[in-house]
Amino acid sequence: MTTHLLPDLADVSRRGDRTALRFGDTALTYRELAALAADLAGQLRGLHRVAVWATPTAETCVAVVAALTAGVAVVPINPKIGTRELSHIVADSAPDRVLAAPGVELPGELADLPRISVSLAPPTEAGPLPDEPDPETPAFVVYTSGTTGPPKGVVLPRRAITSNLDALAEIWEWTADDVLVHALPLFHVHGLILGVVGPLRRGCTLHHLGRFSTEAVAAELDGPGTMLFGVPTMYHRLAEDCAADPEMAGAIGKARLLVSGSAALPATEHQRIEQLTGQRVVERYGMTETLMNCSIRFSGDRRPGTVGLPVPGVDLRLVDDDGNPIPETDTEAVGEIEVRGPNLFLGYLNRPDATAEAMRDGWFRTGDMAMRDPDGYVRIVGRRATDLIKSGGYKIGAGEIENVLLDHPGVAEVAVTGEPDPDLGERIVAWVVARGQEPPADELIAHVAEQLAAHKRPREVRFLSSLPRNDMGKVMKRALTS
Ligand code: MLC
Ligand code: AMP
Repeated sequence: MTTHLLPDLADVSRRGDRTALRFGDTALTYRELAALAADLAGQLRGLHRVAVWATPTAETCVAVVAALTAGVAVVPINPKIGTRELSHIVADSAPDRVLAAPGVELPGELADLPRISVSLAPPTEAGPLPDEPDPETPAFVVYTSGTTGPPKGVVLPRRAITSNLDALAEIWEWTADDVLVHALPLFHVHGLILGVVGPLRRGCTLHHLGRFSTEAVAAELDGPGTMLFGVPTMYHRLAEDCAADPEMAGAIGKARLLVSGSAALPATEHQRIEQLTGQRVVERYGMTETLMNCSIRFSGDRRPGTVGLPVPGVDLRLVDDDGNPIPETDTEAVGEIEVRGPNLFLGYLNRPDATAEAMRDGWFRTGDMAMRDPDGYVRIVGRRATDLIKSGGYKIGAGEIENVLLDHPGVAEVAVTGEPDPDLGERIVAWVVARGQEPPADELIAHVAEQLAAHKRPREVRFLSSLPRNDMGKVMKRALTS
């Protein structure tokens, strides 16, 4: 293992003229990226944390690489974030600066922070790189939703990133010759850590599509792309379009490796993609707090409906309701997945209570429920909390949406649930008891999109005269089905 997080940027003599990143017409070689990052890192020296306006652009990558180079933690911000969520994240993470491309108009509290413009103009003189920071230094603070309350900041150290990316490289046979293709957002671990830091650590090339379209993915995999990272919604859309377009299916079939994660890939979808393209998708299972826990190996059995074995370095166990480990030989029992290893986060920012609650004797409690096949392959069967929804691969807390809807004058009571959806995996549904006249559903949907983020908006609003409650007055969400 190398001591540098990004060895090909620390020593451009290794692969300096290779393309590091491409976003549309904008491409940067390793040499260009290293020079830009070194220049910007000089401006970040001594800072603690910076917010990065995480548009899917080369500027975002330069900002992130510069901060990693300077040993300054990055708080990536969803460029479609709503007002309430932004206020929370800025207050909670207290960034020293905000980094964004020149000319971008920043909203709310971000506009009040001192700003550093991230330009792609070649610097006149690249300064020396700072020393490699300690592996325990925080690299990212990534916000993720819980069942209740506002999102929590997950503090990820450099050691979690290097160890996890190297483990993935080993099991996916991921090398400097790969060209990774994806269209994931750059404010979550999938798109940012696996999808940007991943290729830069390998010394390979990233082609980011800016926004997802099946046509753009197919064109890349027909051309230089060798690997695709995506969420199940993207694979669902690819399967739909490949069914109608054999040429697209042929293009997808040329990939070396298709990886799916962030939510369960239905076994039927896995099989449909294989029938259409000849490719068997490699599924992996991860979490913001732990990075990747399990994956199918490149040369392993790509069994539909499973996430394979723990990745190298990660210890995984299933525990029963009392926290007792379930023997590995028990293939009948369902238990909660707990993990331990160098992949774990440092804790939730400003939330020692939540951090302590998430841990048991050094193991992280994922909240995901699973079984084991006889050969140890892990099958995820559900989630402990009904109040966590995975929609389009985004984790969304029901409580967060309920709180925002309760602020609307037309809402007296509300319960938010996730319902199965063929495209999104789960679709957010808001069950509303109106205060007086029923407000228009679109108005409630727009209210959530404006306060939180568009992907957290309910896709449906259903009005009721009252919510089903148990004797304790608690809403019985399982009774809320269409
Ligand atoms: C519609 N829109 C609205 C709106 N109605 N905006 C505001 N108000 C309203 N009322 C807009 C949206 O802003 C968006 O705009 C467009 O409509 C469509 O949005 P969508 O329907 O929500 O999504 P879609 O574009 O269809 O995207 C599907 C998707 C996306 C799969 C591309 O869900 C996605 O990128 N998912 C990835 C999630 C991810 O990375 N998760 C990883 C978490 S890490 P516009 O401008 O965009 O068109 C993790 C760990 C691990 O889980 O294991 O990896
Ligand atoms: P996040 O908090 O956004 O990082 O989401 C992490 C959660 O995504 C996990 O706890 C799982 O519930 C879910 N997840 C990620 N990958 C998979 C997968 N391959 N199969 C099922 N669930 C997954």
